[in-house]
Amino acid sequence: MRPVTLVYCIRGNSVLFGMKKRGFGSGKLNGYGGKVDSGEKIIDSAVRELFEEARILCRKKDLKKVAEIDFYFNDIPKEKGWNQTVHVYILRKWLGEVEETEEMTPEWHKISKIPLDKMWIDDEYWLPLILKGKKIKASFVFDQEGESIKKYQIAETRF
Ligand code: 6U4
Repeated sequence: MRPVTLVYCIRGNSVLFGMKKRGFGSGKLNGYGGKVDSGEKIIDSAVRELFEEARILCRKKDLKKVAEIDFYFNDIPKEKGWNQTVHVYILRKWLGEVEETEEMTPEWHKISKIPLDKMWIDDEYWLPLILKGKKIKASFVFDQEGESIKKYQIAETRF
């Protein structure tokens, strides 16, 4: 499983998403993050991706882990590397103002009005939970290149 990171920045009642402009999940609204480089610590990857994709700086200790989710793409050959473990964090404190970058167009949305229809189909199952303060471990098995969910499970946990 390929490790990747996903960070949700929260300010007041709003949460930051990015419209992904290229690559995996392009055209979808998503948190910020990406692949962990070889030899890189997962948390360092989250800090790096936030800077690369949103131009903001954060401290590792301010990244609060809230979820670990395994995604399996049933109908995609394993060699393609789509199967991934997503390490999810919430961040409430950072330096700088979020900017548009080559990879992401930022969008702030009210936590009470998340546009789930523009996101990965799994997000509606777990994103509202972590935004309510829950910590979870979950797994999703997709069909149709991620367009349908074959099975899933979600359990509360501690990190
Ligand atoms: P490149 O193009 O190699 O620079 P990079 O930003 O390193 O890409 P990418 O885009 O492959 O990595 O990272 C995948 C991103 O998508 C991670 O932030 C996690 C996120 N992600 C993957 N599956 C997801 C899903 N089912 N639901 C979701 N986010 C998902 O909300």
